[in-house]
Amino acid sequence: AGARSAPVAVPLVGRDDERMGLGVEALKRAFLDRLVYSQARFPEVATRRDCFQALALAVRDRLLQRWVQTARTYRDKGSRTVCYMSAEFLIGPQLGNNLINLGIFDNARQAMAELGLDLDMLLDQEEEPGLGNGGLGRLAACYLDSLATLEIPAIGYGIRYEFGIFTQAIRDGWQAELTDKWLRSGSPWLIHRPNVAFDIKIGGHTEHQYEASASRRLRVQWVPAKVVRGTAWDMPVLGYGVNTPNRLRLWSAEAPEEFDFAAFNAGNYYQAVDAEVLSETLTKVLYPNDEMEAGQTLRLEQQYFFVACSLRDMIRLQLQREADLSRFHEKFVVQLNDTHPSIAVAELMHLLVDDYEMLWDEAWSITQRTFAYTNHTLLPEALEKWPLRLFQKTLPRHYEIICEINERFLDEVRIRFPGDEAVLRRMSLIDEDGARYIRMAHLAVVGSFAVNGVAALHSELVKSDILKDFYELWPEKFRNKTNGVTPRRFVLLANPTMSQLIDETIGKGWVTDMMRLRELEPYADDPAFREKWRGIKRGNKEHLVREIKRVAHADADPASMFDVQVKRIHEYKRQHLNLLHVISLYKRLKDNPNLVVAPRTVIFGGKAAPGYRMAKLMIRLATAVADIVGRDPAMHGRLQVVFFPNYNVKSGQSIFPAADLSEQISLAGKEASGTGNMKFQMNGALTIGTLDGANVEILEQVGEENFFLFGMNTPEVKELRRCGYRPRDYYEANPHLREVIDLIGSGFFTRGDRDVFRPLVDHLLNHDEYMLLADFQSYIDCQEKVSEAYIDYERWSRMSILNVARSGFFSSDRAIKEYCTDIWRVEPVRIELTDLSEDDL
Ligand code: 7GP
Repeated sequence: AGARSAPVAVPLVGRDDERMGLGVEALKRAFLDRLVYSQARFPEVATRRDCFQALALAVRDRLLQRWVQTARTYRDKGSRTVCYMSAEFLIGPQLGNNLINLGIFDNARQAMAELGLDLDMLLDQEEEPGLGNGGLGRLAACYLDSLATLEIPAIGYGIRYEFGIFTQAIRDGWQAELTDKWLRSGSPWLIHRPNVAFDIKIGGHTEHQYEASASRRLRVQWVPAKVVRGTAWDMPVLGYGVNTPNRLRLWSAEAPEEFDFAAFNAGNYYQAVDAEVLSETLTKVLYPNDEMEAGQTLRLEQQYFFVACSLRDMIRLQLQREADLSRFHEKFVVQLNDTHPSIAVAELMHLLVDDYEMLWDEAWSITQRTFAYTNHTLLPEALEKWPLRLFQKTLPRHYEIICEINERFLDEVRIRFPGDEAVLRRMSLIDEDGARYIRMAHLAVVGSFAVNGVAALHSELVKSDILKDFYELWPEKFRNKTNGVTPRRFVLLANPTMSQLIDETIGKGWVTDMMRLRELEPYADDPAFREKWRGIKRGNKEHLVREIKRVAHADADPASMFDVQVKRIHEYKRQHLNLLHVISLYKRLKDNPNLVVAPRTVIFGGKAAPGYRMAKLMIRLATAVADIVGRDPAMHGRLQVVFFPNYNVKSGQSIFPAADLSEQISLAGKEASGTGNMKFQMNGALTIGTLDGANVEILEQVGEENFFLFGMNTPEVKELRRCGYRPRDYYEANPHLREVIDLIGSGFFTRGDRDVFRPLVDHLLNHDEYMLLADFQSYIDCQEKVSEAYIDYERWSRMSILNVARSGFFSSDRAIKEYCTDIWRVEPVRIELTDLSEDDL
C-alpha cells in the first residue's frame, strides 16, 4: 500500500455532497462535466459513444461515493464476508441496471432529454460484458445483485477476459463465431488496481528438504517454470435501494515486473517481450464450452490463476485485521461456483502449509470450514476431470497435496466401508481406470462443508446418482438451494410497463419482496385488468418485432402467439424437439388449410459451442425451417419461425417480456435447474415443459391448471433406458412422426440436399440419447392444448397473471437468503452515507 496522506478536516465525499446529487439538474451538470473533463469533448462534437461514456462515468461516481463508505464500514466492523468464486460472471450491460438500482432511471431520462439526448439510444451504446457462457455465469451475476440488495458483505472473484463469449452471426443459415472485443474502447465500470497484484507460479517442479532445526519439519519448495502477475480490476455492483455496492474483482494476467532479465540483458529484447505476450494470453479468452470439458492446459492455468490471486487477496485482507490466519474461516466463506474454482481447496492448503507454515491438520480444518460447493450439472461429460500428467506438469505441488488429501480421505472411507475396494475406486480423487484423471468434483466435495444442487429435483439426483457415495459418507453436507433470478434487471428494467401496472395495483415494494406479487391474484378475475395486461404484452411484442426486423431481417406478427426457446443450444435441451413440432404443425396446416389453430411465431435463440457439431446442425435446421416456412405464402398469419442471432443478456431483456409461451422441454433428469424458465414466468409467459429442474417447482407454485406439462418423468426415463430404448420403434409406430422425420431427411428444407441433416436424422433414429421420439406425441398433444388456451384469450390472460403473481419464490433474493442462513451464516451490514474525510480513504 502507498503512503497515507495526513487527515484533513474538509469532508471529501459527504452525505450532502452536492456534486453527487441525484436530481435532474445535478445529473445534467455531472454528465457535462464528465463529457468535458473525462472524454475531452464538447457537446457539439460528442459522438453517441462519448455521451454514453460520460453518463456512465457520472453514474459510476455515485456508485463510488457509496463504495468508499461501504469499504470503510466493512473494515471497521471486520464483517464476515462471502466470496463467490466463479470463472464466469455474465453481468450484461450495466448502465440501465445501475440507474434502476440508484433509483434515478426517470431522472436520468429527463436529464438527457433536456440535453437533447435519448436515454434508450445511450443505453444501446453499451458493449455487453459477456464474461460467461450461460446459466452458470448469469446465476453468479444475479446473486451479486441480490447480495448487494440484501446488504451482505460480499466479493465476487473472477477473471477479466479480454474476449468474452463470441458474437454469433448467422451466415448462410450456419452459426459463425466472431470475436467479442468488449474492451475495445475500455469499460467505464472497471477500475484498475495495479497495486493489488500477485505473482503466481506455474509449472516446474518441487524440492523436498528437512529443516535443519530440531523439529526437522519437511519443507517443500515449488520451483516454477514461469511466473505470471495478476492485477485486480474492480467493478462496483450496487444493490437496489440501498447504499451497498459490493465488489466484483476480476483478475487480469500480465508479465511480472522482473520478467526475463537474462534474455533482456543478452540483448534479446523480443524474447523478453514474448514473456509478456505469453502471460497475457492467460486471461485473453473465455472458453466457450457450455457443459462440456475441453481439458486444455491454458484452461487449467486460468482456473488456477484466478483462484490463486483471490486467495492471496483474502489472506492479505485477513492479515490486515488479525495477526495470523487461524480464524480465516470465521472471516471468510468461499462459495465455489461449480468445480472451475475447486483447485482452491489445494491452493489454500499450499498457502497455509508451505507459505504460512501451518501444520497439516490445522490447515485442513480451516480449509474444510471455508469452502462450500455448488454443483450445476447432471451431464456426466460436464464433470471436470484433468488428465493426471497435464495436471502434474502445470501444478506439481498441488498434485502432491491432492495425493495427500486423497490418502487421508481414503483412510476415512476404509473405516466407513471396510473391505469395499469398489467404493474406494469410485470415490478416489484420482480416477485410475484407464487414462488417469483428477476428479475435480470429488476434490470439491472432500474440501467443503456444504454441497448443494440448484433445484429440488437436481439436489435429489446429486444425492442418489452423481455423488451417491459421498452422500452415504456425509449426508449432513448435502442440501438444496433452488436458483433464483433478479427481478431488478429482468422485471423492473426489462418490463417497465408491466412493472408500472403492478405498482399501480398493489403498490411499490414488491421488487424486494416478491412474495407480495400474490396480491395480484384477485385481479386475474378482473376483465379490465386483464385487458390492460394484454395491452402491455402487446406493446412488448411490438418492441420485439422491431428488434427482430433489425437483427434477423424478418417480419413477425405481434397478434400471433410468441412461442420462445432461448438458451444455449444443446441436445439435452432439445431445441430439435421444438422443431419437430414446428414441422408437424407446418405439415398439418399444409394438409388442412382450414385447421383451427392459434397463429404462432416460434422464436429460437442461443449459441452453440464452436466445436459442438450436432448443436450447430440444430441451428442449421432452425434456420432452414424458418426459411422454408417464411417463403410459403400459405403460412402467412399462421406460422412463422425466427432464429434470433446472438442471444445474450441484453437481447434477453427484450425477449422475456414479449413471450407468450416459454419452452422448457429438456429430457427429465438432465437440466439441473434452468433460470430462463423463471425469467419467462416473471414476465407473464406460460410454460410448456417437462418435469425437469426448476420446472417442477414452477408447476408446484402455479398449479397444474396454469402450466402445460408433457413427457416422461425421471423414473420413467430411467425405466425406459433400463429396458433398452429403441427410438426406431416410435418412428415405425407413429405415422405422423415418420412424416415429420422423413421430411427433414428428404432434403425438403435444403433445396433437395439430403446430406445436410443426415447425421441428425440418423442419430435420432439410432441413438436418440435424449429420447425425443419417446416424448414426441405427448409434446404434440400438449401443444394442441396450448393452442386452444391461447385462442381463449381471457383464459390465457388469467393464467398469465397468475403465473406472475406466483413467481415470487424465484427471486434471487429468496435464494440468497437461504444461502446466508443455511450455508454462509452471514448477516447484513447496513451502510449509511456519512461524511468521509480524506483519512478514511
Ligand atoms: C447450468 C445448468 O445447465 C442450468 O440448469 C442451471 O440453471 C444453471 O447452470 C445455473 O445453476 N449449468 C451451466 O451453465 C454449466 O456450464 C457446467 O454447467 C458446469
